[in-house]
Amino acid sequence: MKHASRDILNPLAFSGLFAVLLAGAAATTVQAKEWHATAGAESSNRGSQALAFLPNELWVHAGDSIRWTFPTHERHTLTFLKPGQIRPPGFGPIFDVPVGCPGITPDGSSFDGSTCVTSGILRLGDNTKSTENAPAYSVSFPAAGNFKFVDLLHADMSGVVHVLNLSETLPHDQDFYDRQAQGEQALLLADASRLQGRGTPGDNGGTQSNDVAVGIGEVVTTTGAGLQTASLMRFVRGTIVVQVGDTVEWTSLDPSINHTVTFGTEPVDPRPPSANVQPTSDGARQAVIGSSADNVNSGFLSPAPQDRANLAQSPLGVTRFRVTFTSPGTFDYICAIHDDLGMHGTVIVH
Ligand SMILES: [Cu+2]
Repeated sequence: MKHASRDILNPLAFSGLFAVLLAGAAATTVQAKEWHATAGAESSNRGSQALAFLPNELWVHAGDSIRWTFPTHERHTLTFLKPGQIRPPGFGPIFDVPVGCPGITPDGSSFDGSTCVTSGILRLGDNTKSTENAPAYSVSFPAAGNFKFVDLLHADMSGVVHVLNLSETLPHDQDFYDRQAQGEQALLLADASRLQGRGTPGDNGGTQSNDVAVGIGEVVTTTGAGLQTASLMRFVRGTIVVQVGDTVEWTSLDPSINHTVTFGTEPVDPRPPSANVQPTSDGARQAVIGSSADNVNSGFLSPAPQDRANLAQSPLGVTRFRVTFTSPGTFDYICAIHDDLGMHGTVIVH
């Protein structure tokens, strides 16, 4: 490259350079900015999950984009439905194949409220420990407006982006959002691990019961920006010892998340109960296990969705599952949804 020092001494060349610098400065103020945010956080053992956009309220300029990183082993989507659009189910007839908008829109899609935008299901690979290669998904916002975003797999995980005109001043910078995300992540993960102390439903007065909690969760409301959820993806009392003839009762204590209790071969679709599972008169489900070769799946244990005015009352949830053990042995089981987060348990029958 030719050395330029002699040209800079030339007054004409100097003023020309100054003009270029000025133009550069002007261009910077209107240049589209890429913001950064995160979808989800987890503890190192994957048991505590922050089912949350971090942060979940951002202010950007028209033309800017936001890049969300997905650093957890739990599945998430980043989805902008059209205002008033019927929310699609997480999965279609084939489990684990997402429905989407319907369909998935490519990384870098733009959203102005007229067409739904959604990532696919993004997560760390089962054997991936580092978040360095976490998948990411970007959305750009060409027009001003206030837009809600959701995770199609988690009912209580949402956020808002406020897209302002260029003439307006943004209230926060990226450093602010980074600090906010870190603070929220720490609180939610601490909440999730603390939920373990909430114990099991029948575990009162210190008397040993045959009760096991199937995950424990807590929905947190954030001002103006929707919901975040702290979930402990564990069976609380993951190992339980009972006698032949005893019945163990599992109860989901998560207000937001589906879990299963699955013995034996994991079914392709864990949503429905297996044929050997019966409904009970009190709205729970039950089964009998006589051999460690038995395949028994509770089906989804799901909380009742929240009711909303002017919509049909939501149905009861099925949150309890009872199994009577008729022979001694060690019976291992999993949550078919969250086994890759380490959600498994054991019943030892004497
Ligand atoms: Cu689960």
